[in-house]
Amino acid sequence: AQAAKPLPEYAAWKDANALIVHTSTTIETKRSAFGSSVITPAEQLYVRNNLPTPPAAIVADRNAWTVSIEGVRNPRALTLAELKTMGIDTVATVLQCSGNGRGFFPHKPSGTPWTVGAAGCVVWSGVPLRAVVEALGGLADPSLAFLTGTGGEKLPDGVDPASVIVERSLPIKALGDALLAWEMNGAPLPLAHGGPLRLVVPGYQGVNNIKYVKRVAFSAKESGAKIMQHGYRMTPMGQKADPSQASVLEMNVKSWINSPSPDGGPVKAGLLQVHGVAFSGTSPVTKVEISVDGGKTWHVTGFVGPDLGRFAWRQFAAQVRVPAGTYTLASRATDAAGNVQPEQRLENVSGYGNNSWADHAVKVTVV
Ligand code: MSS
Repeated sequence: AQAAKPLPEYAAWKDANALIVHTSTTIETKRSAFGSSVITPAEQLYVRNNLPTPPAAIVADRNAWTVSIEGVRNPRALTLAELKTMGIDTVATVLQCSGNGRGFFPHKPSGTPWTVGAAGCVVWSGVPLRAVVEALGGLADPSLAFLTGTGGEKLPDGVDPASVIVERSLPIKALGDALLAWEMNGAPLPLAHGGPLRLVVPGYQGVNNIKYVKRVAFSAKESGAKIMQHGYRMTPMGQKADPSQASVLEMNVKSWINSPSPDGGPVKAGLLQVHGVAFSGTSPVTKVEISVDGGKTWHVTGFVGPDLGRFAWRQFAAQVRVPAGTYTLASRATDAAGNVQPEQRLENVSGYGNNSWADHAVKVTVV
């Protein structure tokens, strides 16, 4: 076995035992570390950076950070101090990388082979973006179709900025729930997760939640950045990424079992305590079923713990009596819109959006 890689400097405060360090910019939560509470502690939350993390200097004077707001009647740059006077809201969301579950794709897509741990459920506090837009006179034109967020990383010299900048455009309806957040889990937003300021878009795949956000623009067209035009597209197998393919936007309905964990070894016959998490995109999750026979039969199971709203995940728990043998445990979630977690993943070149219950099933040996 390879020696575990150390945590990179900007994430040195995290809990190394709970994490798998894939690279200095991709760090995954261990399935066995999720525990049985609803909130993912910052110390255990995954990290995914498309560019090197900005220097810690950007969180030295948080209130001085500025974000420019464009596409409103009175466009201007606002400091974080000003934003803090424009309204406050708190929302719990699942933050999940669109490539979570990529490790289960048999064609081994390029990119991090995450299994379940490029996800967490966290609480954000900040100002509703709607309130900021209203304070600046409203949208410049009511027909503007996109909300674009731009990351504040310093771009490498000598390359076309559009080829590396982290900039994502979302359908304007995302404005309804979007937040400019400066706190996560009750503490100032860590640099690793986008401090001093992050655009949080509840219900949307991780990549759309722009860290160290420098610019928010309302526009008629999508960003021309590569990460928007060619990156994060649901590219059919055998094809090249292109802007006509679906972009990675709202999350899909998904659940998985965290315990028993696939790497936990044999368990004792008798009562087996099963628990996991279930969520969807913008529709609340309404039902979870579990199976102990690889999906032949299903039993509705109960949610436990607090309901933190439609963007958070729900914990589920069940006790099943199991004699010695081998079992394939699976969970299957349904949301209020009637979407049911499918058995099969949707094959795509980059391995995005894997919500297959079969891929997330856990084999256990009971002795
Ligand atoms: N932002 C920025 N600015 N930059 C980068 O790189 N990334 C993405 C998001 N945002 C970025 C951003 C991704 S891609 C993800 S997932 C997320 O973020 C993560 O988060 P955290 O906090 O966990 O690290 Mo995939 O879809």
